[in-house]
Amino acid sequence: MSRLVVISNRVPLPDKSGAAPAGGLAVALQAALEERGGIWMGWSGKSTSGRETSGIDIREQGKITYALVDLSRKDVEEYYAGFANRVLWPLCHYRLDLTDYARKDMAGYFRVNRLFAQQLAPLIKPDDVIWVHDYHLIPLAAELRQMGLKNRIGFFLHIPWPPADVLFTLPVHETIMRGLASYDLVGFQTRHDAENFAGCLKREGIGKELGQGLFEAYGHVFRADVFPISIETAAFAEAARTSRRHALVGRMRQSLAGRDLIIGVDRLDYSKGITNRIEAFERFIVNNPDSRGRVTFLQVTPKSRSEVPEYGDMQRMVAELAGRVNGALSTVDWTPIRYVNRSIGRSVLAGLYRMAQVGLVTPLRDGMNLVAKEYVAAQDPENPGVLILSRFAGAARELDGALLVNPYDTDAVSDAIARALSMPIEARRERWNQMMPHLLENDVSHWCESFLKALAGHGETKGDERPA
Ligand code: GDG
Repeated sequence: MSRLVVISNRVPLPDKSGAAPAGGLAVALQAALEERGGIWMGWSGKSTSGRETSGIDIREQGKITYALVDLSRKDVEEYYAGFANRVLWPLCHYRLDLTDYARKDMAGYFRVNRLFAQQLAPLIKPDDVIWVHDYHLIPLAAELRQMGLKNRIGFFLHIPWPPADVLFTLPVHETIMRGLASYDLVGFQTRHDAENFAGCLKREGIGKELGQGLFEAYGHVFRADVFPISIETAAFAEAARTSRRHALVGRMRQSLAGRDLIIGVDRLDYSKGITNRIEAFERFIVNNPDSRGRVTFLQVTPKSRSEVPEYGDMQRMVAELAGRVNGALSTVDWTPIRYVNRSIGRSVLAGLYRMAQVGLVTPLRDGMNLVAKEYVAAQDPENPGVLILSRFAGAARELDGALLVNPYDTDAVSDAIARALSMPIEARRERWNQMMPHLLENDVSHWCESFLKALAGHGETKGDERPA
């Protein structure tokens, strides 16, 4: 079996005991790396004070080599906070109003990708299989090819891919498309994203579809296909089942005093629709006076990307809105919204999902959304809660037992909350049973194996989504 080389913006380092950090992706990729031996390379997260980038820090742990690259402050500003998170992220989430096409950031993005290629190339053996992750590193394969590497190189995009009319606003869209065409396999979360990509290739005659998922562009034949990411379903369900032993989970239950719980969990990001969701919850309380004093909405939102200005604005907006709604609706013995603006431990989170009658997952646009899958996995099979899910999350293509909503439609989300809270137990069980077996079968290990099999050239050309 060939060695595996994974490259992502950040590297989730194991702790001293060698255990992978919490989170399905890290666990699945680390298991694949343990099995085959290999390298995980990425930015160390540190920025050096000078303008010059410093070297690479190599750490061996078992069969895995971690290669950590330091970046200069200028690199971080232009590549990470600039082009990746103020151009590609908003663009891929259909937010042209938030994209900021600064030429120096674009140059920084390509420069850092070249630097990664230069640091990586000497570590690569001829039959290594290389797997590049996400929008930070699209040009990496083209750089490696220019240096003469002939290895199989795959790319997986964790976020949505936009339609041609959106992509073509990007001044360097040709270079980005050429970058993707340099891989042997390009993986998307949903069929919809893969179709948008095919549309971008065809629109200006950049490339053509050869059938069976194969494309030709810039003189290179490659495959583009669908690999919906998932979670460690069985392990997460077990963590939720045994979560009672956490004192915090017990205290939370006690503090609810019999009220229903609605839960939302998202990194603080404008793509997640947090303000729309708070407004929909407010509408629900106003439209359903009986619910006053009887429902609590817990929104868990760790801070994220604070160095990017739009995220600072978002931080203020969410805090102000939650404060305004609480001020308007609270009574002396009831606070409708509990807003937690920091991270909660993973096993406590599993317990909170299980306690909640409703999982409210309403992003305005999302590649997949793992919170939706975690909420389903955490439920008590005898008395499961109801998932309310945005139709614009990739997960909506698979989770057909959810109440699907348009997150921009405040009244519709408010109605869905009312419907979820009054849903009879038989209907809740039926909906949950529609989703859980699919999640157990299509977990994150399955995702990892299918991608690697396809990259080795043995996979079948088909999306794993369920038929509509
Ligand atoms: C990108 C794409 C795609 C959140 N708060 C806490 C916490 N979390 C965990 C959740 C979940 C993860 O973070 C978030 O995953 P998502 O999938 O929802 O979103 P992104 O971070 O935007 O991820 C997305 C994903 O990549 C994978 O391909 O699904 O579409 O945008 O696991 O549980 N975890 C803990 N405490 C928190 O407070 N422990």
